[in-house]
Amino acid sequence: MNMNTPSLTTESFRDAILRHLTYSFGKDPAHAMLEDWRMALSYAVRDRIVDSWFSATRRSYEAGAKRVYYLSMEFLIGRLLEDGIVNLELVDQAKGALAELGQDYQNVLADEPDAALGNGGLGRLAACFLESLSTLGCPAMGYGIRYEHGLFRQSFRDGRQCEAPETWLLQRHAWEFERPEARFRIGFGGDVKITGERALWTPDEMVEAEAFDTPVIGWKGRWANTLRLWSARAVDPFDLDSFNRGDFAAAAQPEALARTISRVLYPDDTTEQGKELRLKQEFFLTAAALRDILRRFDSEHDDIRALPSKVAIQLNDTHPAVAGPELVRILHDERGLSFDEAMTLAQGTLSYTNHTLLPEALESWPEGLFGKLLPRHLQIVDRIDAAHAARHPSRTQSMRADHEVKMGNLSFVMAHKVNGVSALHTGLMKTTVFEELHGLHPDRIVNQTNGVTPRRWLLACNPLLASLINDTIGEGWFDDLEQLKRLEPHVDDAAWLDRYAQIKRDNKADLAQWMAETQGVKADPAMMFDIQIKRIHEYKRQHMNILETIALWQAIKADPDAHWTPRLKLFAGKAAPGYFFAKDIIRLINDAAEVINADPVTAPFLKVAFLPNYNVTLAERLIPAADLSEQISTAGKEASGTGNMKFALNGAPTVGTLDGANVEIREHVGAENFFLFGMTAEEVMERRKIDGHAAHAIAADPRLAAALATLRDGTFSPEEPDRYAGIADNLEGADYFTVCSDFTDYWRAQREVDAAYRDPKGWARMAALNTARSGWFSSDRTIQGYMADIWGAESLLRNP
Ligand code: 26V
Repeated sequence: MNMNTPSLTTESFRDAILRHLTYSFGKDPAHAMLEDWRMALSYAVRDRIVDSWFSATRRSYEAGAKRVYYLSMEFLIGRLLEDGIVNLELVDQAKGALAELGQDYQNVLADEPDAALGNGGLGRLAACFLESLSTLGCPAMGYGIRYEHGLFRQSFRDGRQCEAPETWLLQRHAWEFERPEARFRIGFGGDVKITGERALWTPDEMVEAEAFDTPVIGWKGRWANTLRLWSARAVDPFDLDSFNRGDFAAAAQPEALARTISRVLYPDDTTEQGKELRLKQEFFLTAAALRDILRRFDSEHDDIRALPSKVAIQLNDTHPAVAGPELVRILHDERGLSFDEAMTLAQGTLSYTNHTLLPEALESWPEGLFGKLLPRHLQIVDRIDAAHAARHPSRTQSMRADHEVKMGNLSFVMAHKVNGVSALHTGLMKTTVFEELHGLHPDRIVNQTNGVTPRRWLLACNPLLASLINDTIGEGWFDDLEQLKRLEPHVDDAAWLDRYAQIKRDNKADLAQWMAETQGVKADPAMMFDIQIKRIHEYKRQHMNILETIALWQAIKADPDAHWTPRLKLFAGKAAPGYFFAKDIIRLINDAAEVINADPVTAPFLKVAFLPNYNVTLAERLIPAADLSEQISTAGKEASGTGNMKFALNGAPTVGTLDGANVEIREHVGAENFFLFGMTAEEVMERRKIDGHAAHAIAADPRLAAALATLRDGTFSPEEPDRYAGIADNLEGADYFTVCSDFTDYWRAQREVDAAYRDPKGWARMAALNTARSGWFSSDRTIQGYMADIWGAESLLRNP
């Protein structure tokens, strides 16, 4: 609790809610709607947050400390009300106050829109990082875009994914403060006049970036940082000449055009498409953030050469990579530093995180497009590239090849540190995409294995487990997650283990009830809850999971009296709207679920469901109820994964490959508490070279052959038998993601899971050890790593 803020009683909290209901929202309690109650509660919580926020801001200025700026096109923050209540330790007061007011706590929380300003892992990681930065008292700010529409809403029609716009701003929420005074003009296009050493860029299109600030509260409200999101608007919102001519549509055009920049989040995180609007978004975010950062720097310091010692700017993937040339442009063209000095200062300030090695997701911009929108920046990129080439004459990896700008190479050269997000991924960066640059700059690449915030992903989402942990080891784990280790001795205490297992059963019963009431899915909590939730992508291999499900269905049908372990296979996740193969996988899972769930012979043992509209809120509901975590990507393809950590922490052992952070999870929880299968990254690369590797695997495994046959004979699509021929062709042909080659071992691992699950005590012990040994995967640990190895930043809390 903030030292200046008296602690709250239920009564004073109730009064605060009533005061806001009356005076902030003008509602009489007798006529208040759910949203009014939610807003009044939010404002009561927000008052506390603002107190911490101001004191943190004051302390940052007073200390003159180095600040961290996290630039990201995505912040997948989800709901914030419960997060605020939990971090301020106001759960009991909030529940009590609402009860006195005749309102149900959960009901009020559930009314909040889920802010889905991100696609998946990269955006959720940014949100966890902000929370940890505040928990650790590191002076920091997140910069992003205030998209009017976040990630689309997903529904199914005849099993097929349908997309509808997400309109989170239609409902009110309490968390952002509009900052009309923080506005910058951002230019595009135009031309460049060179005069001697300098250049003058005169853009021919201008939009205004306006800031909206959201305070991000850390554990116990000891510190709060800011998430600043930029919204685009027209410099001259209204064209009066057109209006006077009677052309009202044309009069409103400038505003409509400018606003498109922050209108919608790009929903495709799988293939880079080189769209002009996307590049505009990237420059819009980056330029506005840099102007804001330099304005703040100038207000505190008078020598720009101090920039790297006072400012650390982290680029979340290459999306804000234009920060390199833009910072050089400002320092050189506008502030008169030499080009070399501008380069050196920029490099000392910037660092870059890589989140994917998939070639199709690596950003590169056609030089025509880049030069049209950012003519001066293209010249600067060329000069950066030439300078780097001159210093390293043997170099072949340019940031300017194939008439494109290669954003990965640009980011690498402009950063003093480049990091991967798991040990395996960082190693692969050194031997694949950045091999040559790593050779030239051997100290630049470092690893920072991802983490997740335990406040949201255990304390808030799994209150039953949190309270067992508190009873057992006290509350120190909230901001020192490694203390979970102290649970270890208790896993051999039968009574304690019973309580642990009972909590999982309770969470499963809750989920089952919710699914029955709201999703029309009836599930027996006695079944094993086997869950795969993440974006739909071939490399994540949801199709391997459904093939194994089909094979299991066939095996049960063939021998219904054998000793089967009942399973519920749950899926959730969105496919990029233009990724047709991924959409076919969704449809296949839905079609297969319909047939399998209708089979009375297998019904006691197998049930399949695909829950629509996966988002942060749904994840918070599913993860505490999971028995088994599916982390089955083709080795070498998943940079880290963070869902894998959330499952382990909440007591769901993993069935998984040696990919991303799975490797480190297995090391921490112990090989005997992890169901490993599949080829290693090296083996995958070797296997791909073997002609007909998929055919060999199919020939060797009749189960796989029989499951694949159902994709061709219309078992799941009798009205259109060749609906899944495309998937079958892919798997039987090139099978780039080695589904067939890994299938047999996946089946074996799953039967091992079945056997282990039949021993409830053994299973509970394994689950509990997963919880006890997952403490290292806290994003607090990750952020401490960035602070020490990359940013040189320090905490301003005495006892963080
Ligand atoms: C890529 C692209 C490509 C260009 C168009 C728009 C767009 C938007 C997002 C992305 C992000 C792809 C990278 C990503 O999300 N990587 C994930 O990062 C997680 C956090 O580090 C990590 O756990 C996942 O393994 C990794 O897939």
